[in-house]
Amino acid sequence: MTDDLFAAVGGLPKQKEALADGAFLLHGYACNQANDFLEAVHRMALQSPFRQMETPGGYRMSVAMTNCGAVGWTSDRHGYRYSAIDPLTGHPWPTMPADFQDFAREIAAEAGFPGFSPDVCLINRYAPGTKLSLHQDKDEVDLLAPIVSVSLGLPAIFVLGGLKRQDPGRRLGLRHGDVLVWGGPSRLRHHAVLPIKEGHHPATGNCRINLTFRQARG
Ligand code: MD6
Ligand code: FE
Repeated sequence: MTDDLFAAVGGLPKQKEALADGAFLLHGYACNQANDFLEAVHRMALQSPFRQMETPGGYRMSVAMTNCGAVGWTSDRHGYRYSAIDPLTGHPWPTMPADFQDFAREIAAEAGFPGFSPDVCLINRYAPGTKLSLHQDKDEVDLLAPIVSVSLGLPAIFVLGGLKRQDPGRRLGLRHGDVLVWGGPSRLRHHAVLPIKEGHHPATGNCRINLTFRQARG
């Protein structure tokens, strides 16, 4: 049984699933790195804590967020933006660890996007009952660069929609260690995360952590 065929944790096979033009689900590809990633997240959250951001519409997001990298994604009454300074601390975001960078770069290449160089990793923490409403990721300068998204801990149902908001969505189960990559013609697909079910995962306890790597500044 080689490492390539079977991820160490749980013996789940690594498997690359093509979802659409430019969109792939890489089952189990982050299982081996998961504990290191979670440890780094814990450490970085001491510097830039998780917080529930406010939307331009005046709602508080149920998902708690933080970032690492040269810039971080933030939201408040005035809109969504990338900022080099964490507005909560007044200091730069934690540096993106080299193993985060390397992993995202390798995964993107595996999905047909060589030369990916993320400058931000948005870190989302979902408690049971929390969700992410249907949205597009379009705050980045270069909308050709892909997004690499790593799921850790409790499972989620992810809705992969179309380019138009009203297009029908496809439901995908995302489990610990799964990696979603999308770019090219899929880059502006709408998507959502349905409310997380109550549960316990040995790696995270009662939450789901999602890392999304982006090239925000071109
Ligand atoms: C999540 N992900 O999985 C939220 N966006 O928790 C996203 O919003 C997302 O997974 C763009 C590309 C991939 C993603
Ligand atoms: Fe998104």
